[in-house]
Amino acid sequence: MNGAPGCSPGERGALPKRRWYRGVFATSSPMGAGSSFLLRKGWVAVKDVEALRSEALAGIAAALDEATLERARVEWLGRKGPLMDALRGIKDAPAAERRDLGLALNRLRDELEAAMAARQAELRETALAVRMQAETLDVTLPGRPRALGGPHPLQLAEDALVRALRQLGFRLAEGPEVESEELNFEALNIPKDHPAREMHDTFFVADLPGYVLRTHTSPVQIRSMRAHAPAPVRIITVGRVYRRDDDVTHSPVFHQMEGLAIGEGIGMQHLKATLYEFCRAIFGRDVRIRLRPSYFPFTEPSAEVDIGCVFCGGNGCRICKGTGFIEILGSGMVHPHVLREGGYDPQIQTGFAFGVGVERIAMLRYGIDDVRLLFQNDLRLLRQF
Ligand code: 2NL
Repeated sequence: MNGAPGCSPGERGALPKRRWYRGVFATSSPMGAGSSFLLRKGWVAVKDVEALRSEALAGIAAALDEATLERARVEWLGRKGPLMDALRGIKDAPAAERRDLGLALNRLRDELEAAMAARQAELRETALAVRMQAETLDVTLPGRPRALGGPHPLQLAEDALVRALRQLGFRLAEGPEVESEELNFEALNIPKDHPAREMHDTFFVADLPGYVLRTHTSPVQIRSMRAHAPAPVRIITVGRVYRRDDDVTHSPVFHQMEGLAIGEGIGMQHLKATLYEFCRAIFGRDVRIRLRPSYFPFTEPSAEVDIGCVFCGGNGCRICKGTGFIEILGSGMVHPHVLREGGYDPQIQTGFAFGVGVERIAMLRYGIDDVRLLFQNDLRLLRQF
């Protein structure tokens, strides 16, 4: 490095304060890559403006992001930068050179400012392009598969039961799960001292004396009878019922479906035909049925309905315990007391009723051998439906 450009040897000593700027020439510089130059605070010669220009332009071109460009602006165009220094130094330049130097420096400032603006626009454009590329939403990508649930086996069984009876002209009736003892018991001919009302069978509702969790769906049918009597009814009701049982074969909450038909001239023949068609719909058109005498407080006479074992064809197997028959439902002619409670006159109207355990149907239909499996929500079971 031999002296400073912009400072002719003869005038150097005339300036009291000296400050030198050090820079590094870029590859494109005519001075050669890597060679440093010095600018003296004070003034630069017109011939040195080109060196300053190529340096500054190289600095601007080298900025790869807006932050670096901003630093280049401060470096080259800032108040403490060489250009401002040179502009301030015009007054110290020899009179003959002042005009040309002023023109050259002002032109350089305009050019550098334009180059800055152009580079900034360029950088913004590139940054935007990069972002657009990165943030592209590919609408052709396949969506993420949604884990779809399906109906629970109990729901499937319930649907099959309801469908079968709808086809026979029954309508669905609904009612509350918290029910009065009057509708749950008395109206169904289950008096106060009946074993079914003992503490171990019934859930009572705290702070609501006289109310229980319904132990069967029958109270819904009493409600329907009272709503329609003396008109004939043909209804089914299905839903949760509660009993204080909890062991291998009993769950404290289970599901029941009941049917009820009341009208003039309804007899045991209608009960048998209805239940036969019902069993054919559920277990197949070749199913055989058998009625056995039984007892329920709300029916008289009462009958339990068995089907010929659909697993062994009646020869006897593990599922029918060698009997060739499987118990499916309980039924009977509606007890006169219950008819009266529902608003009918037993001398004029008669009816039949039946009840089915939904869990039992689900277990038979799907070959499930433990009732608790239906309440454990184990996906290994549920995924099979
Ligand atoms: C069973 C037996 C049965 C009924 C339910 C009923 C309802 C009214 C009047 C008369 Cl409102 N009876 N329901 C009748 C006989 C049997 O259920 O084993 N259920 C799982």
